[in-house]
Amino acid sequence: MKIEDIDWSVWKPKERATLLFVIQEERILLIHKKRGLGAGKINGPGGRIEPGETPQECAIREVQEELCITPLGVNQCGELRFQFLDGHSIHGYVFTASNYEGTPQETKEALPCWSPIEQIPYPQMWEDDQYWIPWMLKGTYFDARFIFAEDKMLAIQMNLNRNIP
Ligand code: 8DG
Repeated sequence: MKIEDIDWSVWKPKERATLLFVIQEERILLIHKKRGLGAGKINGPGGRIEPGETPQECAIREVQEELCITPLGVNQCGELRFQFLDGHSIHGYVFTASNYEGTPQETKEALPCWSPIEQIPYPQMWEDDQYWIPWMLKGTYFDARFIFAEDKMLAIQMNLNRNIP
């Protein structure tokens, strides 16, 4: 399967999911993911979009469930499309938040951990994250497409807009 052979305009994801990153001055709020897809990795909080929910509603709910905080100043900053060789596919919606209410707490799903923005632990994260997180930090809207075999990234295509719409 070649990435340029996929017609992304008609591509239909099997699953839709969100990610949300609270970013404040020099720090970013990450989690050690304890269960589900990507367990053991460091990521942003997030999860699957439920029927009837908008991506932003899902992103906020997942942060509340996983970290017991409510994100504030939420903005969509990009999109991720994953095609897996086994036929699975995920459309991811990525959000940032500038603030939050409450205190991040450990839950069954996640252990919160602040990282300095200059020291994001990419080796412990999904392989694709190093390619789009820098654009998120710059405020450039990204529309990224990937082919994965399990958790190995095989191909990447990045589309960038200068400003977040
Ligand atoms: P839930 O809906 O039951 O709360 O959660 P779940 O069943 O555990 O769903 P999930 O596994 O948390 O959903 C997958 C999460 O992983 C979702 O937030 C999107 C995220 N994710 C991928 N691929 C990648 C990736 O390549 N990079 C990053 N940073 N996150 C990814 O599915």
